[in-house]
Amino acid sequence: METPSIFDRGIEKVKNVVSEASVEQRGFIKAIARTCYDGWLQGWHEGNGGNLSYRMTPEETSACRSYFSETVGEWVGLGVRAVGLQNECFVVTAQGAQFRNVMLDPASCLGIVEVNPTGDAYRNVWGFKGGGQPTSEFTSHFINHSVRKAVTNGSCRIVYHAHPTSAIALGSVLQNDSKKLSRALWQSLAESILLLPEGIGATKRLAPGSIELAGATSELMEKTSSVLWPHHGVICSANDLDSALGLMHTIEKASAIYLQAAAAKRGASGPDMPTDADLRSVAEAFGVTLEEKYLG
Ligand code: 2HA
Ligand code: ZN
Repeated sequence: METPSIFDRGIEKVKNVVSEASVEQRGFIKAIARTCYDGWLQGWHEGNGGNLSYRMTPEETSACRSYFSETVGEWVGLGVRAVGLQNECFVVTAQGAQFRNVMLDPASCLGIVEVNPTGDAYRNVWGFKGGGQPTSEFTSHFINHSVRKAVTNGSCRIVYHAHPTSAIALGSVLQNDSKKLSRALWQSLAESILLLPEGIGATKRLAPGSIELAGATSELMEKTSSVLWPHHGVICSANDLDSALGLMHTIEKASAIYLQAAAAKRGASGPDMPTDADLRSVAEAFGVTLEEKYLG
């Protein structure tokens, strides 16, 4: 191959700068960066902990397409086929990226991937500057998007994974049991009845980034937006960024309240918790129905 001239290299550099800036200025990229920083401020993203993905709208994809790299990455097989995600584009946090840095350098800490026409492979089309790649939990994000898109009639666009301290601790205290956890959240903070009437699911302890973890999570996500990964973190799904952050915040706050109340009551008869009848009446006031199998 002929060595590119200084002129060609100059043009290539300018194109890259334009492509970077043009996508970085989009509202959805700015909003993702802000959410990542908000999660960092909450203390949920130590090291490179946590990851986030956003399923772009067709309008956002067409507005950005002319800035996608001319030399797109190779197709990378996912080992799973996702229903309903063919040809979709996702913004994804990069493997090893720190949430506190996304706002400072979106083109390195984020990237855009495009799914192939059969829904079983992706390729990088923007970002991941410096040779990055999608988060190590991308398989989980991918299958969960597929499930949540189907059960929400296409409304769900966000999958967000964080390491919230109290939720992880609560999982440990309550044997990572979905029923005990759901009841503890509902009983501790009324907001969790409103945001999570279907309760929280919990997987077994499975290896981070594994296909087993992705599969177990997506099974639970058929029924709920939010799943606890024991001794690891929480993964939740929502229609938009504010709802995803709000959901994670509610789960974490309810967990903290439970743990604080239990600690304060140590030696006494345990926290004074609402009864099932109390929970049902809060749910009725909010106009939601609590998952029956977690009651009683
Ligand atoms: O390190 O949070 O689950 C990123 C993660 C893996
Ligand atoms: Zn994690």
